[in-house]
Amino acid sequence: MPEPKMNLRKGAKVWVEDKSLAWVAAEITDLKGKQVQVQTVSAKTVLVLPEKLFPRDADEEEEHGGVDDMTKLTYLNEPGVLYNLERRYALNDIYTYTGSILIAVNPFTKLPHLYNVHMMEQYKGAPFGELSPHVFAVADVSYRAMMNEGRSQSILVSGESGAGKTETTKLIMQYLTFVGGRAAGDDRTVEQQVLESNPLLEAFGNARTVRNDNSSRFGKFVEIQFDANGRISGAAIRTYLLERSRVVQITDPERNYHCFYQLCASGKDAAKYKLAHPSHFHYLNQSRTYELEGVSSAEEYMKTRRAMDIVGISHEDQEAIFCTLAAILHLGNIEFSPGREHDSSVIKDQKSTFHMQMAADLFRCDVNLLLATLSTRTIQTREGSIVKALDCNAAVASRDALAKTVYARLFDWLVDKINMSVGQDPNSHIQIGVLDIYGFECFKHNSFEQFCINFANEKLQQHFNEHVFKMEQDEYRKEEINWSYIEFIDNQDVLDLIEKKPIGIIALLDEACMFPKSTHETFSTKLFQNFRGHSRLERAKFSETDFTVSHYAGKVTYQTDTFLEKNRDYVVVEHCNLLASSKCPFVAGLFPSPPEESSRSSYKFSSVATRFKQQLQALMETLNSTEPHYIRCVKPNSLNRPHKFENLSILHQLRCGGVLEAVRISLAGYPTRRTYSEFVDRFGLLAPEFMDTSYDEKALTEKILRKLNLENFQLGRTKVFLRAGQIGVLDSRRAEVLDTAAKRVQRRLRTYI
Ligand code: AD9
Ligand code: MG
Repeated sequence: MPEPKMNLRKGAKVWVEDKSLAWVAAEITDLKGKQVQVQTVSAKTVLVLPEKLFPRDADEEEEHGGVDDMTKLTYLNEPGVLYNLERRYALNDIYTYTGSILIAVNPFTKLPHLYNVHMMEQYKGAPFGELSPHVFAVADVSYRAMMNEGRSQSILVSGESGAGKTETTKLIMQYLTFVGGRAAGDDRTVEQQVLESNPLLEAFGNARTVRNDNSSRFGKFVEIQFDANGRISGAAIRTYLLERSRVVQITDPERNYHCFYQLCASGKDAAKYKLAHPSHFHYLNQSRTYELEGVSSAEEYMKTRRAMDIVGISHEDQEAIFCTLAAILHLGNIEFSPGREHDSSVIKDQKSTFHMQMAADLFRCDVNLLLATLSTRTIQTREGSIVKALDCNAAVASRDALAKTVYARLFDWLVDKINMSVGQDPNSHIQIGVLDIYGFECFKHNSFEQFCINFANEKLQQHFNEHVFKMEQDEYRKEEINWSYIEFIDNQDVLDLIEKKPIGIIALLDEACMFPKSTHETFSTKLFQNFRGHSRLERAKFSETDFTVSHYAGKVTYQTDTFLEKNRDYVVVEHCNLLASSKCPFVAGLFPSPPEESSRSSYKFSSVATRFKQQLQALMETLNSTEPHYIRCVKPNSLNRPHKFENLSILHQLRCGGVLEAVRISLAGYPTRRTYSEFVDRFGLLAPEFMDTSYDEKALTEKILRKLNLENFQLGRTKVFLRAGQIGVLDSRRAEVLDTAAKRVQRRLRTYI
């Protein structure tokens, strides 16, 4: 953020940087050459350079509740934004606006009074900004705009894991079904189905992670369609990049997808599929965490079943779905030991044989074919095909690949089914899309998944910047002021680096995936060759193959070792053939057309990154045709506890979520705007000589500003627009005037005494 000019004087209230708290309140006590001496609220004396200080409004401190919109802050700076959030959070005011963006700080405690029907009634049709900031207000403003302008809307919810995106998304959907729903009664109304799609997708797509007990492992865009009367008439769900590896690999204290634990706790159904406690299954017992605090898997199972009923999944299909899940668990328990022939493998023991038989029965396919599929691979040669045995490791890898493929297809089937069942309204021209997508990620180790996620965030950031910039311009235009010189920082260069053809990171990765001899080393070498000297890409310090991208939210170093393998969406032909031969129409239906035999030898592959890029492109096209609304969710602490506000991490999130960028864009223009009467009320005392002669507040405002030799401000139709730092000059002049006046009064008083 650019440094606003500060007027340095003794007694001025400031913010000073602090290692552990980011910013602390302080007051200037002395000016010492080039440095300034300040005293912090904790009575610490610090010497700092003036550039390290930010102005602070002492008046604001008196209003303990903070302001409900950051743009109302006298000093729109980083510490001011942070402090305002903190004060509000302490009072359970978890929502705050920054202009039209809603910031939601996760309370980590139930606040039922915030979300009941009475609240929804209140927000219905209330002018935006009139009531306290709320997610319902954003939903309502979207709904009104859609109805009044006949234009589709979108609500983009972002934030890091555990910040509250999914909960926020559900609240939005709850509100929209409230205003756009039909009379209650029937259980299977479209809106009920839309709502019930949430627990269903959560059962199959959410899991416990170290960050969140109910972490969504996929991105989701739900478009709710409305008819001309504003009633919900259909919905469409698009999902993005389900995390497949979780099906076969987890580490303590994470869990696999909820549905597996639900099924194991289902009593009769579990017994039917010869399931037992999760600790008996390899795909679940790699972690010792089986239960979630405050959650009963058996009850959740009933809820999932109920959601399936409401969404319209037949009992037959429900049976088949759980049967498939059980088959996956049995599959995971098949172990191998070395066979007699070199590099071959056989089923390890009786236990494994039992699980293999169970898996085959549940998949309703031939057990010998299953065995052959897992332990051998057919290779095409010019002379014909030969069968090659797989060693134990390869057989285990084949088993896991099969489990992942089946699960991923099952998940896609569910999404398709929901879409079919809820139905699309071909006559609907207006919709509200709600996006619940993973926020920017930067871990100690970042792999292909983080690369894709951060790519998505770059895309959304570009969209966000354009929007915020446009909103600013709209405001200036409305007020008829000149805005031509506001600069706008773009992240197009990072996007080009990632997605441009023929040379971008994705294109080079795809190229590497197409050549059988490529390795992650050759891929990285190519990358560094092509982007030598690129300002956004560099080789990581202690590695030959890791690369660092300077994203809008910070630098992220990616480890490339699994990039090629993860980018190859390659379904083994034998796996397809096996499941396509299933006597269960559901399972066979998941594998409709086995790939052609010949495709294997030509190393044709389908690229995960390219498909994701295309999905994002389609998403952006949809978003571009809508009016966007932004909600930034913030996770206040890493312990998921209420009433704990960790400054440094919150600032980082505000930066990643573009909130500070929005503030920056606003700072580049005219961050302070006041109506003429507000301005004259506060600063009229700076020019008492003009006060008697004119009642024209606009003219008075100009005279006051000219008297103080301020330039480049703009006089709009109803408001004055000030450049960054100008309010500071005005305020310190005001403080001086008040100070002199106070001294004069004191002197007078003394003479009287
Ligand atoms: V992830 O990227 O999918 O891992 P989300 O979706 O951002 O993440 P989620 O919505 O699942 O986070 O919220 C995490 C937890 O915070 C929830 O399970 C609730 O316990 C808690 N939460 C979030 N929002 C609210 C709220 N408005 N009121 C009360 C909340 N609790
Ligand atoms: Mg989520």
